[in-house]
Amino acid sequence: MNETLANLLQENRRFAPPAELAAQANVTAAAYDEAAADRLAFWAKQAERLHWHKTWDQVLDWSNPPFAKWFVGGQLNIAYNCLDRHVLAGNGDKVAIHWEGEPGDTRTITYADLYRDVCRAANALTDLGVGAGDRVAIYMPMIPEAAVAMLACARVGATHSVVFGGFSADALSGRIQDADAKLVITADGGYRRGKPSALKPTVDEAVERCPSIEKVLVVRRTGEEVAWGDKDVWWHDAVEGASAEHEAQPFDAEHPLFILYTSGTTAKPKGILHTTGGYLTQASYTHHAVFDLKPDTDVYWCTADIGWVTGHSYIVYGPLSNGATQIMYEGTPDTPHKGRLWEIVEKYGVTILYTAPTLIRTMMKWGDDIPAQFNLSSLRLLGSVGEPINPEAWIWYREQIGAGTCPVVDTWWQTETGAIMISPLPGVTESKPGSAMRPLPGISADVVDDTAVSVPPGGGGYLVLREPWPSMLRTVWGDDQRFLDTYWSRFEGLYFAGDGAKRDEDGDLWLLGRVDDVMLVSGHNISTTEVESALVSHPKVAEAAVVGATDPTTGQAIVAFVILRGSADASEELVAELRNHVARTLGPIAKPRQIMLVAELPKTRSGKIMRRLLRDVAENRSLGDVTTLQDSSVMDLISKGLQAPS
Ligand code: 6R9
Repeated sequence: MNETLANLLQENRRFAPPAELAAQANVTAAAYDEAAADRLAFWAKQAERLHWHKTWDQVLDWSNPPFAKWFVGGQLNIAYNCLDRHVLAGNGDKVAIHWEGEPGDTRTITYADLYRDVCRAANALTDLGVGAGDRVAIYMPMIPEAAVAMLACARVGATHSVVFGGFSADALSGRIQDADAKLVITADGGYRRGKPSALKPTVDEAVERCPSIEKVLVVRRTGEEVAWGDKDVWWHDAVEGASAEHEAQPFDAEHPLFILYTSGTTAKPKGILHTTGGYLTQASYTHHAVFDLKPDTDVYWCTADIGWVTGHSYIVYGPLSNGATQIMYEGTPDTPHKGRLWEIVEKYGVTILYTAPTLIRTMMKWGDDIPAQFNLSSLRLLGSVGEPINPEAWIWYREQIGAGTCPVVDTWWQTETGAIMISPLPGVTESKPGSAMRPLPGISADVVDDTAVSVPPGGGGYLVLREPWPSMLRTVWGDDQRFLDTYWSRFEGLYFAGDGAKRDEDGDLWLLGRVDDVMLVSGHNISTTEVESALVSHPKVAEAAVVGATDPTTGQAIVAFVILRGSADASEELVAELRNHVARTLGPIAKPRQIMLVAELPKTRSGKIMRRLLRDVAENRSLGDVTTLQDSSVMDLISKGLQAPS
């Protein structure tokens, strides 16, 4: 790309923090000044929110960049921080997890319960020969044992690699082999879309190809019949019979905590490595700061799956280190009905909700009348993560879910960053719909042009991080060179995030999606996100995905795939109206050549739109690799729709 991203969209709405929230906010504007004055002292202060068995000698060792060491010489135990210290402080009876199974079964788990379960599981891991430095694969449904398994690994110093329960045997075995894991923790299955969905057969198939696996520890969840081999051990035999006494040993701040694989478009997944002290410091601090968590009164709910980094940092480590009471839900949002999430919010009085734009846009598509049937008045703060949130989806979220009063925090971060990097602070920031606003205190993000020069207000370019941060990835597991090549070679001395961004006239940041998704139309760089946001700002549109398709006259032409809101009817007039609407909103250069009305969009299993596949459709190519696609029938539907005369 030889030109920076265009800067098309204007958004003038502003939302100040509610006065009451601002008056009692966990973090005030002073945090920015403090961090600006002395970044390392700021992070050292946040690290002091944790319990250290031994304090550190040096906050940051950056003598061999980009290989960082944080809190050098310090020692801690992550599980101790998430459990023991709350129980020791007299909060054992406090609910840690309100778990809701998809079929409607529930469990209420206090901190004392979770502490006991994790101690037992830690003893069971030791009995199975798993100890500090070993790798454990976790392939689980969204049941409390998934969190117990992660914490038990952390407690004994084993490095976990959680693999999303929807991935195939190929994906699972590839990840097990790459990490050379000794143990897999899984379940017979979980419930999805109203029925049991088996996991154990996939594990059996994967383990056949993984000689490193010595044992498979299996939780009974669905009770369905499973094949049983020599390596298999029931969780209820190994864990429930184990001693509930377990003393947490301290580990070095740089001890490897987890590996989490991110799938690139075609290349082999990268095992992103996170370590202990810096990771927990930033996961814990950002959860406290961005969600303004009041552990005694809030009921927090992050709807992510623990198979993604959001589940690691904002279901397990951030919330539990802060002593939160949270919801964990096993199933899909439309089982048994499309109001399931709102029913859960009402039932438990959820105060803080953290979810993804894909879910918000799905809810928009299903219609406003669904959330309107539930009492959502307990909510006081809403968060978004995973993709750029279109301004109109942001507004819908605030209005229809947040009663027009809840602040919305749009949080930008990545598996690689480990924790939130760019976000409003709910008690401080006057936010703008669709903008992640400013780097958090202690974080230095910037937008640069092709030559690594910082762009002025109004400019666009590449998002970079200028200084190391505590929860940064330490390397790509087993492949330092790939770590250097992927993140540190595009711009000398800067971390390249792979996302496009613009800085507005006030200096606030707008994330524009992956740089691979930028279109070049008649010599202008146009971001897919901005055209999608223009489409979603039309009252009849719920969701849109935009790609650049090769075009003989303009180089690339804009092709849009649009899902209408529940009540809207498809017609040629509507398509013409939508094309004109984009031209009016962004300028004639951004007018789509073609708009396809579709029923679904291809998404990754974590809910991100796969524009690459739509580009294949728009350019009449056969489809590339679809293995990370959530629902492969979607592409058939879209290809059929293309032949229809819309
Ligand atoms: C946490 C997570 C990372 C990529 C990232 C970016 C996109 C995430 C975003 C966002 C715009 C936000 N992304 N949050 N884009 N605004 N608030 O999603 O991690 O799965 O590794 O994805 O997601 O493109 O680079 P991960």
